[in-house]
Amino acid sequence: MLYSLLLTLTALAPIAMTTPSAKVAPPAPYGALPSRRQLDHAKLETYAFLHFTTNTFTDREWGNGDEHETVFHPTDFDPDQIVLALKSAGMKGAILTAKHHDGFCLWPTATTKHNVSRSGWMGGNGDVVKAISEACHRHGLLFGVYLSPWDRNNPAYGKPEYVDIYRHQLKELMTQYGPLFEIWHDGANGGTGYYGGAREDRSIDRRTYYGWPTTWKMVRDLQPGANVFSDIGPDLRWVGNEEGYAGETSWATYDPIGEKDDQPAPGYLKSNLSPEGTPHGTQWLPAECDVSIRPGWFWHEAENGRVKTSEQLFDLYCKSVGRGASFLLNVPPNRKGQIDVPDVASLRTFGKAVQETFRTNLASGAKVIASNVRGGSRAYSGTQLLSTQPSRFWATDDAVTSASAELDLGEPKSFDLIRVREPIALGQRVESFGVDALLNGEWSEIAHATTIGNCRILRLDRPVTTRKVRIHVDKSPASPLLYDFGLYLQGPGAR
Ligand code: FUL
Repeated sequence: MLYSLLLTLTALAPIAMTTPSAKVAPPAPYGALPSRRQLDHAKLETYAFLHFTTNTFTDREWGNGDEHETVFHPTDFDPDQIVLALKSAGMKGAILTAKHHDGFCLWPTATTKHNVSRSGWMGGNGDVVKAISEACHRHGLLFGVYLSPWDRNNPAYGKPEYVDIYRHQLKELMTQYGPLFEIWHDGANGGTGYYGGAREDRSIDRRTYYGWPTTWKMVRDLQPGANVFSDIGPDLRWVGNEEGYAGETSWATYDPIGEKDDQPAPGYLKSNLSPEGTPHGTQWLPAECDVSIRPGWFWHEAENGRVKTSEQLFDLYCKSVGRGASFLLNVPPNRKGQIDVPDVASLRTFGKAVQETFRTNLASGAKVIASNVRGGSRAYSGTQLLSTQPSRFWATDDAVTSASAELDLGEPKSFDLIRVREPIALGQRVESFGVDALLNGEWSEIAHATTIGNCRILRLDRPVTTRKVRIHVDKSPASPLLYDFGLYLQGPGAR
């Protein structure tokens, strides 16, 4: 009797020892921190690219700039069908190629005649940017634009006047279509083109020509909530590949370096450093992983049989979102102006796979005992590891930078995926951690990784069945902060 009372008291001890939160100072922020707009963006996880222009009709990836406007003629354009297909995959926004390298503008711009109003489509009254932005807003998705700096149609490309034209185009997009969640500047710059008939090779100085700081200042003034993407930010960085995955080690902090160890610029950097970022770097510049659901960025009939499967998309989701980055999946509309049948099917199955997988956290309700709790306070107790709110997390004392927390699930549970997050508003910290399971009375490590950041997903080769699990942080420069720990069993369509 006395023995069992002692056991109960011991089990209760960590809870009994906790004190109300008010007395314990919160952990100080660590290192580079995200802005409000970056924090908002980090919640989106998955969103779409829509590559759609004359290339869709000419079967090309890069138009030369000499395509006649009438080439663009979707036969059954349906912006709702497009946006609903994206929504079925759980996507939170869409970024449309308002202008690709060929220079054809999908909105009736005042800056060039090379635009949709001269295509004859919809009697010259069509505006793809308007239609897609409105469909996004109707169905609860955010809207963003891709505006290619390289313009193979414009006669002024390469001269200072073109930079004014580009800024004017951006201004039209920023003032006529409501709030933009993201503005995408591509790094492909200069080369051969039509250039108003000159048909020549034009190269520019990628470091200086576009005057990016001035353009980005304009974006801040006109669209303060928009995240600006380029190879080097200022809000989101290119991940350094177009395959859709971030580094196994992935820092949201990044200090890009120019090709000659000098000042970097879009299209001018050592991009081999981009997948991992800079450990404890000085700028918060999280990676965005862009990839197409098909081999090409634009729709090609010949690629209808090569659409990525739900399992492939889920794998990329785990290697982008699950490595603290975001997942920008391109889904190109076809010549009808709709998402094609195989793409719709993959998107829907992928969306269900994510939903099913994360529906039930098998760790929820677990009893958690942590090796250290900040100030012994209930506000930072091991139980906060299961919180789903970034404002509530498990934290250790400042002097404790490696720690563990043990979870008793109450009964054996089977899982094959682990997820955990750091509250990034306080910076990214953890450099090494692992998860153990109690198997046949012994602790064995079932997963090990380096960084966590906004979200870390660890997939196991096969399901593990256990009643007790332990997470251990081995290396962190400051007290580790963790929340949203979860154990999941992957649903149909995930693997
Ligand atoms: C690249 C472009 O050249 C491709 O056509 C595509 O738009 C991709 C997202 O970015 O750099």
